[in-house]
Parts: sequence; C-alpha cells; structure tokens
Amino acid sequence: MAMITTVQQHILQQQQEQMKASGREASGTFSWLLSGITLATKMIEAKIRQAGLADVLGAAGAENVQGEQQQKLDVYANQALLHCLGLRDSVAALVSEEDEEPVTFNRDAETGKYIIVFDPLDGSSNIDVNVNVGTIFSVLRRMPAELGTLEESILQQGFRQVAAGYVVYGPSTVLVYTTGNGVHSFTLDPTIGAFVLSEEQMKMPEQGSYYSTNEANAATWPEEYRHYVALLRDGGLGKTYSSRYIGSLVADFHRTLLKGGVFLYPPTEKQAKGKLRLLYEANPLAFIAEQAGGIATSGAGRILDIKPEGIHQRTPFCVGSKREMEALKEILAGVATK
Ligand code: P6P
Repeated sequence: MAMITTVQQHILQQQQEQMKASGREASGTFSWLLSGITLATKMIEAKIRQAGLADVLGAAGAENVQGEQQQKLDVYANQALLHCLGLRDSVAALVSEEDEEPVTFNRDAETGKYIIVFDPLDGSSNIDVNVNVGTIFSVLRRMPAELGTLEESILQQGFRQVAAGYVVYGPSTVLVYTTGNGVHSFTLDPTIGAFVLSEEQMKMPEQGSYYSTNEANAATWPEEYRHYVALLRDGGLGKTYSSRYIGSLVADFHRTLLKGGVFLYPPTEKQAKGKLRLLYEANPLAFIAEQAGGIATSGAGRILDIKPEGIHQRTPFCVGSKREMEALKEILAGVATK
C-alpha cells in the first residue's frame, strides 16, 4: 500500500523540523490548533456535498455584518469553525468575516497563544449555482502583554502570520497551507476522511497565461489597470493570455497558484478601497503566494506590509506570478513597461 502522509502528520513533521532548527521541542500545540481547522473544514465539506439535497440552499433569512444575505451554509461554516476552534485552549481570539466583533477567550497569555482569522465560506453566493467555494484562514501569535493588547495582536501586519491556508471545495476538496516553510497541498480522501499530501513546496510558475479580473468594473478602475490589462491582451509580456474569472476568490487564487498568471481586484468607483478583505482574504493568500515565489500587492505596496486599522478592512488585491506582477508594479509606479 502506498505510504500516505496526512495533513496532521505533515504539520507535526513541520513543527519538529522547525523546533529542531531552533533547538526547542515541538509542543504540538500548533498542530493541535490546525487540526481544529481541518476538522471544521471536513464538517463544512460534508454539509456542502449535501447542498441541494437537505434543504440547505437559499438564504437563512438573516443578514451578516457585511449586510449580505447569509446563506445557510455560511452560518453553518461559521459555527463549525467557532465550535472546533473554541475548544482549543491555545486560542485567544477568533475573528470571522461573519461576526462584527472578535470572539475572545479570557485565557492567560501563556495558554491562549494564537489568534485565528477566517472567512468561513468565501464566494458563498456561488453555492446555489454549484460553483467552487472556499474557507480561508490565517493564524497570528498573540503578542506578549507588555508589547500589546489582544486587540493590537489581532491587527498585526500580514508578514507576522505564523500560518495561512485555504480549503477549496470543488470536484475534489483541496487544502493548501503554509507555516512559512513552503506551500503544501492535500486532497481530502473521503473514504478515510483525511487530507492526504498531494504536493510539497509548491511553486507558482514565473509567468502564466491567464489574467483573472471582473472586467465589468474596468471603466471605473484607475487608468493604469486598464493599460495593464491591455498590455496583457496585446502580447506586451511576450505571451497571449486568456481570461478566467470564476468570481470565487479561492478558486481564482488556486488556479493562479497552480497555473500562474495574475488575479486583480483593483479599486473601483463603488469600492474605492477595493472589495476584498485584508485580514481574512488578502493576507493569508498573499502569504501563500509569496511562499510559492509569487507577489501580492495592494497597488500601493506589499499586502503583507499593510498595517490593519480594522478587522473588516478592505484592500485592493493583485496577486500572481513574478513576471506579470513586476510588470504591474512598474506600470503602477508610473514606469512604462519595456
Ligand atoms: P465581484 C465572492 O462574493 C467574493 O467575495 C470573492 O470570493 C470574489 O473574488 C469576489 O467577491 C467577486 O466579486 O465584484 O467580481 O462579483
């Protein structure tokens, strides 16, 4: 029987290697924490597979803090993550796209060392048309009390993330994560209910052949973005491009990670600060992109350097292969691309 590596084993190996390098014993706390996330995503996956059968389709009637119609699966996904992670005593706070305020646990700083930020079910409006949706998560370490409050720990810059990942619920269910030591992917094997290693040290191609953006907004983008997309279309980067836009961030990002190219959500007239959320969409995906050799920018600078002001803050979000992103940064810096 071919040897399999589950995500639990992989995380423990990662921790042991990182601890060996630092001379400290892997505490296992971190892998126990991530097992809470993977358990919740398996519960979400099971519920999604039932969608359309058990009447989980359609709005739950409630509205979330974003003023969006909550789909029943949104509510379920949020509850699953809050439940599975709330039981981990290493969690100091949970921040969800679905909740206005963080859920905090009054654990002392020694025990409650981690903050988990997540979008429980991104792209949920696609559920009713059976399009891929995803869960995105980001893990921050709580700062020592003398360096900052729990609130300040939640608003740390993205380069301080200790882990980030997502699960894309599609034809298969794939988990991708990084703890800062490369990007690794796992495929859920429903026969054993485990995420099994499919690829280690994933690298985004230097250049791809897709650009991914909602071109209906092009008229109100800053001019540089229209110029950039025209450059891609006109073969200015030495390749012909095809357009792929699923309208589900995790699916569009996952394709960009595997195939290269670029995903753009620039500022628009309706969303002058961008539409996507910094803490639980842009930051985790930017961490993964950089770990895979890609680049992620807000247009004004590196996503991971942005100092968050609020937990639901939005940002323009452009992410992808080195070649495409360097060309974008040149145009945004006002330097014409050669
Ligand atoms: P638009 C889905 O609602 C979402 O939050 C992301 O998953 C997706 O990338 C984006 O919005 C799509 O936004 O404005 O192009 O429909």
